[in-house]
Amino acid sequence: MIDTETPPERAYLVALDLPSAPFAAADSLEELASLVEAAGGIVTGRVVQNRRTPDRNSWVGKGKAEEIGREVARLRADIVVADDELSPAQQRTLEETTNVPVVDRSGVILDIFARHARSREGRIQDLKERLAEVARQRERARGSRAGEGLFLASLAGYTNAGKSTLLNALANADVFVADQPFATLDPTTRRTALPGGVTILLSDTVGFVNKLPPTLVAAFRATLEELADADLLVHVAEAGHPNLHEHLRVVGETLGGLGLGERPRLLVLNKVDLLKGTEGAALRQSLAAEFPAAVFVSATSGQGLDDLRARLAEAAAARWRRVRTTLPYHAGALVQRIRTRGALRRADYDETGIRIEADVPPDLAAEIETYIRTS
Ligand SMILES: Nc1nc2c(ncn2[C@@H]2O[C@H](COP(=O)(O)OP(=O)(O)OP(=O)(O)O)[C@@H](O)[C@H]2O)c(=O)[nH]1
Ligand SMILES: [Mg+2]
Repeated sequence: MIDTETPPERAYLVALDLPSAPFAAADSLEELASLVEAAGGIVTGRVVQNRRTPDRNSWVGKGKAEEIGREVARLRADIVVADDELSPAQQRTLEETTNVPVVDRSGVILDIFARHARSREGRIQDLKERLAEVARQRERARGSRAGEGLFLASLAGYTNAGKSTLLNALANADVFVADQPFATLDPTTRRTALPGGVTILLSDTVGFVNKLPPTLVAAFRATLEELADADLLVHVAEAGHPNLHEHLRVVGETLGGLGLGERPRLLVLNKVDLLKGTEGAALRQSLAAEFPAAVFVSATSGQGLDDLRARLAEAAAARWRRVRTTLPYHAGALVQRIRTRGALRRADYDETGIRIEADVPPDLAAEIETYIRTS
């Protein structure tokens, strides 16, 4: 929407309140406002129109469109932002009635991506090119990881839930964190040591948002493929967000749309430090009753992180196998790899060799077996 050189655009936001809408229109507009701000715009006004269905010509209806035109002139807005995807005819009608350009939610989201990519690269780069580069990097990362066979847990969730903050806290990483939607553009993967000597890979991904248009989901597919490789999806959500349930539903549906509905999942309710006082305690209690398997954490205060680490270690170890065997002394390098890749419970050096007991990932277990057979 905006160039850093020019003054920010003044946006007038419009949403329809339809009986079928999953979010309350005012909440959806609030979210649209934060998207517009992340794209560098300023919100000068907003309006919700109740309708049973969108108007085919003008989306909001003719009378409302004229009223919006008057408000836009009074507030000196530069642009109208519609909370839904518009047909070309609806967009044209609204532009003719309001005399300013009209963009929709998808346009704003694409703007944020282009803008973030731009600030990161220090130059304007075609978004498609950018996403293609992400896909190439990922392919390389995937190649080296396949050789390692490590357990991969991918952080997924609604935008701004705290995924990157959590990755930083768990993996001592230095991923960009911001209180704005779509702070993360491309996936980052880090090696993380967990209790019991388990090492896993933890990856951060692009956040989801309500009404992410299908065309955009297709564009994100490359960046979201990180999720397709995951052994465990760690669904991060903001515990105290007034739209928590809507967020959970949007994420669930988006994951389903990516064919990941059946993938093992762990729900992490983040930002529990914000649940304060008796009200906060009551909310936490009701969430614990509603989601008995969820882990409550605060990525910023560190509360609950040990719990989460233990749960991740457990998930990783569930896939592992216990091996008890004696390896020859010249297999020292293998023992070293068991130490870094698995959990070496004991290693006794005696005259027959190195007697080990370890929990290891399946591929390493297979390797240990061939070693014994051929040695
Ligand atoms: N109070 C509080 N704030 C948190 C916590 N975790 C993250 N935040 C804040 O929430 C905002 C978003 O955090 P990010 O880690 O960028 O969120 P994200 O899920 O990676 O967001 P996107 O990459 O935009 O999808 C930042 O301002 C963080 O400082 C937490 O446990 N408590
Ligand atoms: Mg992020």
